[in-house]
Amino acid sequence: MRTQVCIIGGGPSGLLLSQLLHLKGIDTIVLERKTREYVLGRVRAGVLEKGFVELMREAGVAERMDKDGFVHDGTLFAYDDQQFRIDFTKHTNTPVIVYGQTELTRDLYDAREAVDGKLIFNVENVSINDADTNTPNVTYRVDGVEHRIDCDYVAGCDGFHGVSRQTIPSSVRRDYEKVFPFGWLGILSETPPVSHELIYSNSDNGFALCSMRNANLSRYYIQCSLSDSPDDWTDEAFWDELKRRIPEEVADKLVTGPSIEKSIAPLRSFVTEPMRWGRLFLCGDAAHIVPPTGAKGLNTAASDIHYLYHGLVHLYQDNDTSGLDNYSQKALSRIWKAERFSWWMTNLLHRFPEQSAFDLKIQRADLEFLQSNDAAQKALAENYVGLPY
Ligand code: RFL
Ligand code: PHB
Repeated sequence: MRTQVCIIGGGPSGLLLSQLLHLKGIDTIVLERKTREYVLGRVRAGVLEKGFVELMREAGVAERMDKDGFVHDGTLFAYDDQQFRIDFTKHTNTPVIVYGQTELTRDLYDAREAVDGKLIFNVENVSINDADTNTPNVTYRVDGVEHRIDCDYVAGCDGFHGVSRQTIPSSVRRDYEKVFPFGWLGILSETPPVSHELIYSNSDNGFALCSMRNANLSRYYIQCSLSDSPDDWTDEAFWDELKRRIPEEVADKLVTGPSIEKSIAPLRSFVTEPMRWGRLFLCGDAAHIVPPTGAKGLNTAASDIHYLYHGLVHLYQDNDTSGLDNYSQKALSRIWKAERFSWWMTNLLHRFPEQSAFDLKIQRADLEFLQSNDAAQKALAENYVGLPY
C-alpha cells in the first residue's frame, strides 16, 4: 500500500489531522491499535480552546459541537469555603467550549467514515522504518498478517504509550519529566452539574474539580493517592469526600447519583524534544503530557496538528518545506508555555505530601493574589482560553 501521510494513532490528534488533510486532497491512512468502541469509551478532556474549536470547524466536523457544546465565559476558584470567579470574556474576549473528547472523537470518526477514509483498527507490531530517509515505510500486523505502507511522511499521533516517540534514537532525543505524587479519581454521573461553570477547589483535604458534559451529565474529580484503585472508592465515599472539598453552599446543592464511569489518572508533566526526526513528526500526547489541572492536554495536541497540517499543505501545494522545517520549534515554544501553566495550576490547587507550613502560606498567598489582582486574573484567563498559535 502507498499513501502520502501515514498516521499512527486514531485518537483525536490522528483523526483531526487526517480529516484536515483529506479536505486539501492529501491522502492519509490511520493505523489504530484498538477498536473504535474502545477509543470512544475513554472519558477524558472536556474543555476546548478557541483554536481547537476553529480547527474542528475548518475540518467540517463542528456541527454537533456548535449545537451541543456549552459556552463558558469564566470559571470559579474555591478555597477556605469561599469562591471567586475569573471572567474570560472580560479579560480576553474569548470563552472556552465545554464539549467532551468522546463526542468530538465520535464526530471525527463519523466524518472519516462518511468519505471512506482509510482507518485500520486492531493493528499490532507497528514499526516505523527509514524515517531518516526520503522513503519511510510503516509495517504492522492485523490478525497475524504482516502489511507495509510506503509513504512520504509519518505523523506519530499514538499517545504517550505509542511507538512513534521510541522510534527517535535516544542519542537525538531528550525527555523532560516531572511526576506528581498524586492522581485524580474521576467519576461521571447522570446528574445535573452542581454549577453552570467549572469549580476548581483547593481544600485542606486536597483538590476537587466540578465539571460537566451536558445538562444531565456531570464530571467530578478529587485528588487521590497514587496507591488507590477505583474499586477502593464506593460512590458514597466519593460523594462524601467531594462534599468535604467544596464550599458548603455548593455541597448543599450537589445532586448525587450512581457513577457510570470511575477511573484514576496519574498526574505528570512530560516533553520530548525534538518533535521531528527526518520524516517522522510527533503530535499530541506522543510528544508531551500535562497534568489535567489547566485543561491543556487535548488543546496542545490541537496546536501541534495546526502547525503540522499547515506545514504539509505548504509542502504539497507550494513545494515549500519551511512549515515542516519549523514544526518542532514552533510547536515546542507553545507547549512549554502550556506546561508552565498546567504545572503552576497544579501547584496552586493541590495538597502535596511534603508541603510545609511555609509552602501552605505561599500557596494561600498565591490564591489571595489571584483573587484580588486584575492583572493576575488576566494572565490566568489568557492562558486558560489558550495562547495564540
Ligand atoms: P490519545 O488520545 O492517547 O490517542 C492516541 C491513540 O493512539 C493509539 N495507539 C496506537 N495506534 C497504533 N499503533 C500503536 N503502537 C499505538 N499506540 C497507541 C491509542 O490506542 C489511541 O487511540 O492521544 P492524542 O490523540 O494525542 O490526544 C490527546 C488527548 O487524549 C489528551 O491530551 C487529553 O485527553 C488530556 N486531557 C485533557 N485535555 C484537555 O485539553 N482538556 C481537558 O479538560 C482534559 N482533561 C485529560 C483530561 C486527560 C485525562 N486523562 C485520563 C489522562 C482529563 C483526564 C482525566
Ligand atoms: C473535564 O471536564 O474532564 C475537565 C475539565 C477541566 C479540567 C480537567 C478536566 O481542567
